[in-house]
Amino acid sequence: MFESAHGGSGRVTVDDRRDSRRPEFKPYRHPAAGWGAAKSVTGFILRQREPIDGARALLRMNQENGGFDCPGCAWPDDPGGLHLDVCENGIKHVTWEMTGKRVGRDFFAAHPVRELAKWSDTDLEAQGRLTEPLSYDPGTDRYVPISWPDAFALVGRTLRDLDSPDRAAFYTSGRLGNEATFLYQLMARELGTNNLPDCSNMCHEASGRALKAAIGTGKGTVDVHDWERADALFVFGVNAASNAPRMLTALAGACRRGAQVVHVNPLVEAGATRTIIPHEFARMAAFRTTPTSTKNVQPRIGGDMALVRGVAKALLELAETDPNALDADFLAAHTTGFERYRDVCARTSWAEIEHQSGVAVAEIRALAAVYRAAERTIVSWCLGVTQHEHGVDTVREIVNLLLLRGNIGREGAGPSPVRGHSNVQGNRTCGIDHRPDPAFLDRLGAVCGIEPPRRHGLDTVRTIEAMRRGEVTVFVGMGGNFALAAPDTPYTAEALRNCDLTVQVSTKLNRSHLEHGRRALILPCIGRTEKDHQAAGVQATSVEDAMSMVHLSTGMKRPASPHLLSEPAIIAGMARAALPDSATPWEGYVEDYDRIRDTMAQVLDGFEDFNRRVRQPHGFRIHQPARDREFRTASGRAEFSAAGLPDVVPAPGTLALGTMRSHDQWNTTIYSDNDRYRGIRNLRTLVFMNPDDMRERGLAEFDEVDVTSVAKDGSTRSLLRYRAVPYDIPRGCAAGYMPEMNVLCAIGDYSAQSDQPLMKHLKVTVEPSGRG
Ligand SMILES: Nc1nc2c(c(=O)[nH]1)N[C@H]1C(S)=C(S)[C@@H](COP(=O)(O)OP(=O)(O)OC[C@H]3O[C@@H](n4cnc5c(=O)[nH]c(N)nc54)[C@H](O)[C@@H]3O)O[C@H]1N2
Ligand SMILES: Nc1nc2c(c(=O)[nH]1)N[C@H]1C(S)=C(S)[C@@H](COP(=O)(O)OP(=O)(O)OC[C@H]3O[C@@H](n4cnc5c(=O)[nH]c(N)nc54)[C@H](O)[C@@H]3O)O[C@H]1N2
Ligand SMILES: [Mo]
Repeated sequence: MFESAHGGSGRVTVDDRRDSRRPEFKPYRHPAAGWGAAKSVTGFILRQREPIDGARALLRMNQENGGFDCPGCAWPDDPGGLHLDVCENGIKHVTWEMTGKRVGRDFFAAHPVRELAKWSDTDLEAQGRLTEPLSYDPGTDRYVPISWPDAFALVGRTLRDLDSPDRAAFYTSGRLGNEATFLYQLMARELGTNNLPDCSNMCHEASGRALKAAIGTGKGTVDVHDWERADALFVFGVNAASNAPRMLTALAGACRRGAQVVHVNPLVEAGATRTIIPHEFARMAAFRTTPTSTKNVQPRIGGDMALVRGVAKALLELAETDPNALDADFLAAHTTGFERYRDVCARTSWAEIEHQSGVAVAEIRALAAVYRAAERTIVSWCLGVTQHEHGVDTVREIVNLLLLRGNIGREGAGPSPVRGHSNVQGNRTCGIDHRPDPAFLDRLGAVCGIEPPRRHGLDTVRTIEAMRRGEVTVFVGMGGNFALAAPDTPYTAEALRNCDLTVQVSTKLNRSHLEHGRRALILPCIGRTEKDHQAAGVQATSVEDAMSMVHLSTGMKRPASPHLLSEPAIIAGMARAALPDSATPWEGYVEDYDRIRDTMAQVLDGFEDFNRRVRQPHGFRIHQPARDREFRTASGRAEFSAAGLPDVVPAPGTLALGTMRSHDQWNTTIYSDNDRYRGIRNLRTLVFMNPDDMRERGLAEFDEVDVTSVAKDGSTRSLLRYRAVPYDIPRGCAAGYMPEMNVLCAIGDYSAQSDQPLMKHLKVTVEPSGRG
């Protein structure tokens, strides 16, 4: 059994900026955003020692012409022009990148890796921006400077020496711009592997697979105009106030025009009640709030599919007497599998639906009435739906519900997954996929003159397993923080340490640099806010938002150090060293990114005339056949699914635990130990529980508890001395913070449908500490 008190990484220094380290819990009763957010941002910018540049940068973000794309999330920019529609966390994220602090060679000379390994993750990142390439020296256990040519030569030599290209894996975090993404997958495929694990494997893989099967596209079909026209919005498993704050504006707007906004979440999050809209300064000054919901429904963790099935069943019952409850014309003309789905709904009993969803039948019928009354419905979702065993089935059930009333391919209606990283959708569009579409490979091969491999590659979980077994020996991380973001922290660390070479392309020091292979490189890159000078002048890169809009992002700040390279340049450097005889114009691509875009235009669907269209104001929307009711599925129609309901009810004595982000965090980057909207200060090692579940275990607020997960294979993992916090969450459910709780997620606990780790559904016991 693995035991850890700190989620795999110990905290050794105390941040003296905090007045008190005593944990506090005071339920938050204020609206989301507004002055609390403004105050928090000001403090944060000051701490980064970049007040002037920070403020100037914000005015250059998300502009119609020029400026850089906010790296904070993938929510679209306001198409009506700049409304200062930036959010607290976007600001923090940008300022985080623009910090005036630097971590240079003196720092690495002073601190061996075994010492840094004891530092907290917050302290590692707080050292500031990386300034030059570094190579691990086993003799002194330190990172030492290495020249770019020597670093590339080491990567090239190691890759060339492999007996199979499949011994290397190339990870992407969803920050990477489209042009770099295209070069990265081209390098992997020219080398001969589809081993392209990415953060999507832990994020929206389920959404992509479900939508592809149901409607023939891996993406949502709506845009922001549709959000403005919907008269019912259902939002499943999204903490909007923290993770997609610009969505609050859309939700508040919907409430104001009288639309129904239903949040489905085991927790009632701050963004699911009221907000102060950040750019409406007059209202902000007057503390005038706008509601962001008309209804909140709290299913049990994993209960969403049963809930949606219930809404569909209630709607089908209404249809027996109400001829307009269903869109019969749409069903007949555009769908297949309706009868089977109707039968499955009829056969699923109300008792089972109530038991599995944890929501009373009357409440489910009320949701069906909201859905029936709306002419135009959007269903939106994020990780609360995807990171489950049955994530694919749940997304398909959501599509089933939309199909019943023809809510797809028309204004104001459709599925709308909320993506995470700012360019995670663009990464997939531009070829990061371990299971690539054969037609894409055909075009890539023909246009780029390579023979792309056809066998599927490894995803995130399988890469970790293969590294651990010694089958994958080279790991390249293009951004991200693999060591902490991935499940089963100690197992993943061992897997990385088992590699011959690990290469991390990063902006800041993080845990993935310390859990390294026998040889290791840290290759520092310029960030999105910074000017990218190449032979043909300052370059822009393109990104795609969650609603398929592709637009250019141009950095404006001097790079953090003169020794940084852009991500395309780093990829090209590695590629040339690994493929000395390659006919691909790697150097030419880096001189002028227009040349990369010209090649992409020939390979990628919907990117015709890329260079011209991406320079239009707001860029362009990738054509999506499903938006016009052209469904590229096997049958040529939208396909209903008819899966059975999973059993998600926790066994007696156990709880279903979901891991999630705090308000003051960006994935593995922890800004502080506070979670303002959930009322928490100075505490991350906590578990939110239903007060009755606490009482049953004899627990009072902040009592120390040991949290033990039981994996599919029966193995157990524990986090010791966490604190129990009573919370409004259904019985049998618990929640706590990622990435610390990845210690509890066994490597084998991934979904058979999506291969996603079960990060929102760990089976745990919670006991008072010291009892075991
Ligand atoms: N500030 C900030 N913004 C971010 C990020 C960040 O870390 N910080 N991360 C980015 C990324 S990569 C992503 S993918 C997104 C993530 O955005 P979210 O999906 O909002 O991320 P989580 O914090 O994991 O929160 C999941 C939500 O799902 C709920 N939930 C848990 N289990 C269930 C369930 O079974 N059913 C339902 N219906 N809900 C459930 C939780 O209560 C919580 O509200 O945000 C992106 N934006
Ligand atoms: N338990 C649990 N685990 C989870 C999740 C969960 O909900 N629960 N969520 C999962 C999800 S949705 C995701 S998306 C993953 C996220 O996984 P990752 O994307 O791997 O992790 P991040 O924390 O976003 O990566 C942060 C690092 O990216 C680097 N970085 C920042 N900007 C740049 C840049 O411009 N270029 C480059 N090259 N590097 C940069 C910095 O060095 C920083 O330390 O985590 C997953 N892990
Ligand atoms: Mo994500």
